[in-house]
Amino acid sequence: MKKETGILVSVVMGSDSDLPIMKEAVNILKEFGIPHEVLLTSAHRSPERTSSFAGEAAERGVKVIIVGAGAAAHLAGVIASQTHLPVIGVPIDATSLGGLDALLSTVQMPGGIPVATMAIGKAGARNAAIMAVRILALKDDGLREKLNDYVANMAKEIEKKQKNLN
Ligand code: RP5
Repeated sequence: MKKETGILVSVVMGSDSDLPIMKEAVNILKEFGIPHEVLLTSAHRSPERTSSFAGEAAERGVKVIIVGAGAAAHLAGVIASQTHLPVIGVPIDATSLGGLDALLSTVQMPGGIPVATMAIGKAGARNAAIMAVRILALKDDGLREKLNDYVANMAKEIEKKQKNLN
């Protein structure tokens, strides 16, 4: 059995070329003070590393896995098939198909193995982290308060922008 690490969210990506997008998720996790890790592994280029990560994540204490991948994006699905943890997928625009390839590869999972698939790109990465925070907040009142503040701040920002328009 692998030792507990205190890490609650794993942010996994298929290539370092995904990092500029996946940083959006990492930044949100930092903002909420969520212990997290950032890992590189590929469903196709490093299948054994992917399997060991997925097989050990739960026993290491990880609660939610966020996965970003582009092109024939099988990483989230392959990880979801080897863990019972919630897996949130972020399709990345990495090819001339503009991310539609990754979206369909991530979202079209067969019944029984879910991947909670977000929007393509930065908004998807950001939402993946917020979704992870929402899941963790189910059992954490402090986190729930931070989420309420986050939402309230977004509303204030809109009002500020409105004033700037006038
Ligand atoms: C996917 O292939 C990765 O997630 C990345 O989005 C895409 C291209 O990878 P690189 O060729 O830039 O390493 O597996």
